[in-house]
Amino acid sequence: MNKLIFATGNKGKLKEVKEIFENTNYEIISLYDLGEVPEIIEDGDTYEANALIKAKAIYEIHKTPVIADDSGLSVEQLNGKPGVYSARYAGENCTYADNNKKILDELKSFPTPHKAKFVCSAVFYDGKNITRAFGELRGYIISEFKGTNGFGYDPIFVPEGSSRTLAQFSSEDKNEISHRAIAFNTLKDLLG
Ligand code: ITT
Repeated sequence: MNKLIFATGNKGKLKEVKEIFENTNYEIISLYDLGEVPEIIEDGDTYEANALIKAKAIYEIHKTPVIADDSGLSVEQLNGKPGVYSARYAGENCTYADNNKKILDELKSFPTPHKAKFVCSAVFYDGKNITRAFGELRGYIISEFKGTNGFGYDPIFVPEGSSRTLAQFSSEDKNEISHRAIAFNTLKDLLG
């Protein structure tokens, strides 16, 4: 088995990515398994830059190949916001519910449908080589919270062609279509 550290503190991402790498030659090690989830300053301008910042920071600590992702939600009527600021949109130490409420408040004055997309930039880094992959999932923001699965903006996001929010999908079903699944399945194929 090839060990891959997944450089995330987000347990929702961890569950999804562990499932994506099930039954492969890769064993996903989490920062929780390693006993330390360091605070990493994500000050890049792009998803890809931030994903690389995380991967390199964790590689420097453990000297073991790392995967990381930076991801977010982009809402068309909000000019692409919250974008790279998705994690802390409602401020430092905000909850997912705070972020969701802020989006719903901001969208109140706009007509429906509220088009949006999730994007994910995934990277692999082993101290020498960088491999990159990207995924996106298009859909709509609805005006209320629905469902309890997943994390982040899942309760207010309905994928195109679906009548349920992502928080009403099982993690297996979310992994059939999500931005993160597309990015990490591509990365997995590129790594061979
Ligand atoms: P790490 O940096 O430790 O991986 P994070 O939660 O801070 O965890 P990001 O910086 O990539 O991750 O921010 C992504 C945010 O975008 C995340 O906190 C959610 O609010 C949102 N997001 C990303 N993917 C999502 C998904 O699949 N479903 C719902 N929200 C998502």
